[in-house]
Amino acid sequence: MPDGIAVDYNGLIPNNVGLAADWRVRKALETWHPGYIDWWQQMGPQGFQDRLVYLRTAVGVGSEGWAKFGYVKMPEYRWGVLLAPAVEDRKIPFGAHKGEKAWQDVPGEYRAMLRRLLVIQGDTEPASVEQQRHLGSTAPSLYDMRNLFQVNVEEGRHLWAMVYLLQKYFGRDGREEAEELLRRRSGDQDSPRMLGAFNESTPDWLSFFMFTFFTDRDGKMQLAALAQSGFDPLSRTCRFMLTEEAHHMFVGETGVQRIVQRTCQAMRDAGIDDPTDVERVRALGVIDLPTLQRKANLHFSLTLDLFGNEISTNAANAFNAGLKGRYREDKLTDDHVLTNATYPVSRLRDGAIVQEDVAALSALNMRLRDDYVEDAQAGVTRWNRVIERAGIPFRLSLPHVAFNRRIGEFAAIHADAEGTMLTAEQWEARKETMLPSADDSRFVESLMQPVQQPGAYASWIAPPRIGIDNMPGDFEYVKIEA
Ligand code: BYC
Repeated sequence: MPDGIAVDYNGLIPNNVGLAADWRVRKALETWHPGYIDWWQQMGPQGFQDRLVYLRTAVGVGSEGWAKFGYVKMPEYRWGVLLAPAVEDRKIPFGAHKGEKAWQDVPGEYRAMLRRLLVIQGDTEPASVEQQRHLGSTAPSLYDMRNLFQVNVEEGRHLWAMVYLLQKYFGRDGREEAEELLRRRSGDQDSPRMLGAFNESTPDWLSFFMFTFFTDRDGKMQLAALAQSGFDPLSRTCRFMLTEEAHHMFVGETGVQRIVQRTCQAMRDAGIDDPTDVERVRALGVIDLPTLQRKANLHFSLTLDLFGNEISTNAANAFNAGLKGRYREDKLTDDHVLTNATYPVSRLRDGAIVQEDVAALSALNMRLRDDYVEDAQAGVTRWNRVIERAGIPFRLSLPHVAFNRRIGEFAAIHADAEGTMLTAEQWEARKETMLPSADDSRFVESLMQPVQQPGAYASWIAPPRIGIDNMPGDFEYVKIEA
């Protein structure tokens, strides 16, 4: 078998990084493990911890058959350290060290920068589990409940992935960071998670699906950029994480799509053509399309903040250093050094939003954000096909990048979803038409009644087209009876 494909399941921590022979790192991870389990019990999914859940577990890292499905109690899930197979003779693909041999150890001069990237990435993983911890009890079906728990255990594994890198390559500092990752809490006043969107609440299932569609997609983009890293262990780690991440976005995209489908079907059955006739639509026990748009506006804008500032020296430094590349760097055909290149960025100039060419190295956050917007738009277009097929005159859309921002140039202004600037008074007056209102939240919350019979679905969401692991429609994805 090629190097690093076989996964060792004999020890406490499944891995393909040779932990059995790496006494120091194994001890550090085994010492960290009880704290992780405590965190999972306290901050992981509430309830259902002693129930059997039909989960996939990674058992290999090859392109075929990397996962197996089976009933597992969540605290007994085999969280492991898995890296994608090494690429023979890999070179640093970009930046000042382009073409040099990829690093197997941390280059001394970039230690602090790399540590910061690992900690920020690591911090988001447990944060999302914390944000979603109350959702199990209102799941619209056992299928959805299982998908939630699958996402949660894999975010847990992604924390392990970052903790392994910290402990293996950063010694005592890394061990301290690993402890801190278990100490911070989403939304906590004194010790919050590091990035804004990870301190917001995920109060209902619509928010969960929007989060997995929009925010997990930032995860995909950031991981894809880190997968290009010249620090080879990070590259291999992120490549394997991306394999798991695909399912998370599937959960988000199909979740929203099934809501859209159910709403359109109910409107057609009731003979309602006007999507803005919200009261009548809601009376059918489904979520009206304007509310879906407002939820999308919120999650999209919160997620854009995760790309950082428009002009970023941090991003330029990380690229130059060969630590964080661009999305699909290896598929791009420029010089991969970018010292003479420019990139167009939306900026605020004399009170107007304009496109301005800036040094490409400083604009890397924006480049990644633009790639993100394109990727998200493709999903929105697929949702719109469902609405179009139902013949309903409504289309979902992504709001302007200046809308509802807290980080970057546009944090200083108010703009509507089309990017037209508003005064503070205009913003206050129109906010509720663009972002979820208290009334929207109350209505969505009123729909969050648990459905726990195998094969049954809540009124507001259509069943999936196919089951997980091709299971039949009435499959018992979570065994609710202990
Ligand atoms: N909130 O130079 P700038 C995922 C700070 S999601 C708070 O523009 P940079 C997942 C920034 O730290 C992917 N602070 O920043 C999804 C900096 O502070 P310092 C997570 C913010 O570094 C769902 C200062 O402002 N991974 O995996 O270029 C479920 C100057 O800003 C924020 C990553 O993000 C913010 N939103 O860009 C589960 C990858 N934005 O250092 C998981 C790693 C900026 O000057 N992180 N600041 O004190 C990075 O690549 C970059 O750090 C960022 C920010 C893209 C986050």
